[in-house]
Amino acid sequence: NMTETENHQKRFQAAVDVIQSLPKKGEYTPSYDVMLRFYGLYKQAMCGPCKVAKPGFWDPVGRYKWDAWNRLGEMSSEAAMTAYVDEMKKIAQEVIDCMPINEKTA
Ligand code: ST9
Repeated sequence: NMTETENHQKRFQAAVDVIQSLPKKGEYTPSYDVMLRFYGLYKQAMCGPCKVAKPGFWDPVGRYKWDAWNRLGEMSSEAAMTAYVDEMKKIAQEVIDCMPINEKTA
């Protein structure tokens, strides 16, 4: 279904844009685990399954990123887009739940 695919892509692009426009530092600090989940799903959605060589010993960050992407195996681009959007909804809800009551009702 073409329209459904387009909707997946639009929602994914919107989520990507939001994350790219967040300030580097703010109230909320994502864990490495969260960042790597977004990273892996982003690469899977944009580039497909990981076929590049694993970075070497001297690039530990590169290896963590590679692992996050590689572990998604043959997941389809569409499934990765959906999971990315779902992940963002989950984090956004967590951020909302952690807001002090007085800010929430302001
Ligand atoms: C705050 C405000 O406190 C209140 C919080 C509201 C929370 C709303 C809930 C939404 C969820 C937020 C979760 C954040 C998690 C962040 C994960 C980031 C991975 N997605 O172009 P380059 C890859 S805000 C995934 O050089 P940029 C790209 O492929 C305070 N991956 O860098 C490349 O890898 P490779 C917290 C992406 O453009 C690598 O990243 N603020 C995305 O300078 C670098 O790309 C934050 O957490 C993407 N959308 O930076 C800031 N785009 O080379 C979050 C690119 O291997 N944002 N990549 O291909 C950022 O850190 C950056 O904008 C960036 C891109 C890393 C995503």
